[in-house]
Amino acid sequence: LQFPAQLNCATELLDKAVDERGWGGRLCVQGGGIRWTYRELREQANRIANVLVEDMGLQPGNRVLLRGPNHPMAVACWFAVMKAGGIAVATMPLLRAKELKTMIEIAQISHALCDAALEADLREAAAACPQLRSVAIYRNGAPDSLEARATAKAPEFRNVDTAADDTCILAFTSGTTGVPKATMHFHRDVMAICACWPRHVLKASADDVFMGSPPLGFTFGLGGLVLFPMSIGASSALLEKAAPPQLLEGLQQYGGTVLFTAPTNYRVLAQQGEVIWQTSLRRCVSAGEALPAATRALWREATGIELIDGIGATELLHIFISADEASARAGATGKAIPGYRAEVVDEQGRPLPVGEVGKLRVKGPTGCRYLNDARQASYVKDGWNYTGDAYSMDADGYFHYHARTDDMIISAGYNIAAPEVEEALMTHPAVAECGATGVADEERGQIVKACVVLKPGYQADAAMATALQEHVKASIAPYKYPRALVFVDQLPRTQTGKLQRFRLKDI
Ligand code: 3UK
Repeated sequence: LQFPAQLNCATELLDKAVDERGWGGRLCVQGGGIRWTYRELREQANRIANVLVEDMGLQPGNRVLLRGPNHPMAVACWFAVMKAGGIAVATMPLLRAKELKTMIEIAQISHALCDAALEADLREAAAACPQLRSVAIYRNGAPDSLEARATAKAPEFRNVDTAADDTCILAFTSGTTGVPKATMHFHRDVMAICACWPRHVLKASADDVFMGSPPLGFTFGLGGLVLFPMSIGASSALLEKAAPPQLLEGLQQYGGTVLFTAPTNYRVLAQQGEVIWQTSLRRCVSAGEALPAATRALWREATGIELIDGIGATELLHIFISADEASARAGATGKAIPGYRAEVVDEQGRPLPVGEVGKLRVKGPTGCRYLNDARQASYVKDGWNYTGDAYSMDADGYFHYHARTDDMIISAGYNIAAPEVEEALMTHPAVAECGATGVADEERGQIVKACVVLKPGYQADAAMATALQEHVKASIAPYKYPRALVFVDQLPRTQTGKLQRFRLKDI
């Protein structure tokens, strides 16, 4: 991939869509009662950029916190920041004041654009953060709301002539432990992800309607619901709330054809019966967590659609190993997508033979740059990004997920991948969801512990526990069965939908 020295991703994705590609009159983004064409989105972004520069004193390179549920205004704000040469720090809606304060300090945030629905926590954080100089609120209906101020501004804006490798995004990792890390991404990185996975794997078209659950504060959502549809002249329909019931309703209301969500949601949606057949879905993308083979099969039976699995990471901005419907292989995430290389290596960084499990490392047009964080040295070595995942590669170059390296359980000398135990449990008809982890054991070092959520109508008792243990022994190597098994009402998850296995230890 070659990029000119000067590049602004807003010019490429938004202004050129209107001025050079003739998409000005096409629908671009809708949601919350708004329907904007590419031209209307550009005009709104221009007006907001004028507010940022003229009223809020934004200078290129300043960091702008973006906060709100998925909504067209959030998209306009993101492009306004790009246009003005700022750095967008989009936050997850569920974050509280304390976490926002940490992020404001780490990322040295000076400005914020915030949806009224999530104002309270931001105000609380702002009160404790003097460096946050200027805050504007939208959708509060006030005379000085961001929209009202924007309306008073010119609809034109001259985009800042940023360098291709100026930072434009600071994305915080969804880190399950430790202090959050901010990853820096450049204007050219935004264009690079648009040129790779959507073109080679997703292969959507301009009449597609993109929908999904990930917040725009998660790069999975930013790419899938904003950047990718806009790079091909398609549209997206944004949902403020996107748990399975709202997703289903949204798909029906907007006629969504491309869906981005996490494996657990596919599992729940697949169980909705007939209605899921009647949606206009054409392509369905699963990422964020390993996709169990059972869920892939369930979705195919429920919809006739083969899921597109893809592993991405905040550190790499988006997906780097994936497979399209035609080449999908049950149990494998896919192959390194064109532009990226991937390898499975041992502790010393030596490539392992086919079939052996080791550390996944990847290299490509995007990569990890932590902001002021010593953990950079453990994520990137010799130009390779070590994602923290245990994978094996088969003879055809397909990568098979085993576990996060910290979710490998070592019991009596055996290596057991927690997700493999979960997959086995999930094939039992009584199991709705489950999680496995290793807990300390005097005799074996560690034993496998499973936490199980049962489907309605099943009895959580000792007989059920034994039945589940026997089921695992009959499905995979018997030494992998969960010697400890507890029933729970729900599993601990991150805001990006990932199972927090370390929290299962204390349940
Ligand atoms: C895990 C997967 C198996 C894996 C993300 C798509 O998830 C995203 O970014 P995060 O920084 O987490 C990265 C880690 O999540 N993972 C993600 N997808 C898969 N494991 N199969 C998968 N398909 O441990 C990885 O290292 O939150 C996903 C696009 C953008 C993203 N940021």
